[in-house]
Amino acid sequence: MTDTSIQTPAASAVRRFAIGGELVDLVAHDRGHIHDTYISTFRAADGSSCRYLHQRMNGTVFTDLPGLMHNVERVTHYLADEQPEGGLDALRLVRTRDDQAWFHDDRGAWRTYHFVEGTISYDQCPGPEMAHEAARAFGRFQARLRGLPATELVETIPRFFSAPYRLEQLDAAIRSDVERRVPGAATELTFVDERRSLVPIIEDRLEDGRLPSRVVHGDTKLNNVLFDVETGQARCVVDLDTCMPGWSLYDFGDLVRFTAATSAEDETDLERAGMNLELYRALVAGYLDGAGEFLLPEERQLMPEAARLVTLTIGMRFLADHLAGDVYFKVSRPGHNLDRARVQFAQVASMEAQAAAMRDAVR
Ligand code: GN1
Ligand code: MG
Repeated sequence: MTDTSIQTPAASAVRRFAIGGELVDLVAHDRGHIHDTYISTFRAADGSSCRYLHQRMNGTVFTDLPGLMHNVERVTHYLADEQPEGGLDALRLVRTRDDQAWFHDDRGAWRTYHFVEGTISYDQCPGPEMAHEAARAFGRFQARLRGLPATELVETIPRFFSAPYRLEQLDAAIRSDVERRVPGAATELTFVDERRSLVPIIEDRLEDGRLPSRVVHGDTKLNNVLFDVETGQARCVVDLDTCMPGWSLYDFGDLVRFTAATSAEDETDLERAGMNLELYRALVAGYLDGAGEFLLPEERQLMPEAARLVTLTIGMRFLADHLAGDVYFKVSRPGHNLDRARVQFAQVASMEAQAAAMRDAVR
């Protein structure tokens, strides 16, 4: 039986997955800066319904879609099969009708996940309890993946986690200045210039072996954890796109950048932007609780610096994209990427002002 009720390009993509029943609802889900996401509802003959999450993947950002989907399959299967215990649900892919993990045609590349029902995600952190729980979830996620050799995953975006590379990209964007936006970003560019010595601290240690390469999640925003609506406990870690070889503390740093922020990532009132120390402390405790036993002393010690470096790095990426004409991150207003960069830099400044307390929290 085929249904013909919903006729959009997204609906025809959705119908290529092996889902029984009738497609009764399909809505766009406006989250994330990279892919286009939709949520569908299918109704079975017995009247029960099931929801799914579909994504048209961004092939400009992820030029190696086979590599990306190889990683997603490898990680979801590893978490589900080899590490079934651990309290967190693994995301589950729905395969296509011809038994592939995804498909692509001239209108795009699509994948589908089972919707994780009974959960909720948050864009802003209401307090230390949630920060602790989110950090513990990401720490455990990393800990559970430590048996998966990094060599089994493809580095889909080369040097994705490398701060020196992000600085090179920023420098290239300054040189080209295609939109003539460099003069309007003078303050932000000076801010970066004054922190050039911070940029290589991790790469140097990876090169001389003081830090190990590890599989990381790579996008540890608070809204990439699904919390159980009943218990408030973390149920599932989502968005596995950047799950690839990296350095462990990237995940911790990004967690602080997003979850301990005192404002939204694109706040325009910079007075509001900064880092909340109480939330930071909860993140440290939660992350160590989740990841704890596998972190080396060198890694623990670098936690505050990792937070500052990742925040600076994401700020450099937003700034570079602003200068390049907003070609990477989705924007919804003029200057959106510059606003995002400014918030990151305000957070870096706030971390610098609280550096001693940040170090104490780790000790
Ligand atoms: C992008 O689309 P989203 O929100 O999942 C980006 C991350 C950044 C983040 C900043 C593949 O993630 O690296 O940290 O925006 N993802 C990619 O908000 O570049
Ligand atoms: Mg992401």
